[in-house]
Amino acid sequence: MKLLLKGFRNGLGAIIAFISWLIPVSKVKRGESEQQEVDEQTANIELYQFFGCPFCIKSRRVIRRLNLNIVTRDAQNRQGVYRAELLKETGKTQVPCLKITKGDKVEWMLETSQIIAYLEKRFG
Ligand SMILES: N[C@@H](CCC(=O)N[C@@H](CS)C(=O)NCC(=O)O)C(=O)O
Repeated sequence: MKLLLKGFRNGLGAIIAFISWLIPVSKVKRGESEQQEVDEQTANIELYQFFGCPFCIKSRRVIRRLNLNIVTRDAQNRQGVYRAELLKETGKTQVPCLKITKGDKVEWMLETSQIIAYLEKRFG
């Protein structure tokens, strides 16, 4: 039963992800040097996520619209290093979670609304 529910949830998530991929986004356009500057800043940001999680899909759409090259990390794989890291650093396996590295300091940001507000404010 648990396995069936998990399969249903994953299947539904994949459908939502596919529909989201089909719906076009109007991307922010930047000049070459401005985009390069933004790319340098986003090189220190990672999104810990599940592929089919609706909150993650929403966050990824914003990342796409803002034209940000943010690396995604799969935190769904139970044996994976990113899930273990997320749990160790935040005490939860909740996604989406933004990892922002500033020198030797690392900030972990949970909650979709907070993540979106942060990205909009910094890169919108
Ligand atoms: N309030 C959170 C909810 C996020 C949420 O429920 N994420 C689910 C996946 S869709 C999750 O992390 N589940 C795994 C867990 O909580 O360990 C947000 O808005 O980001």
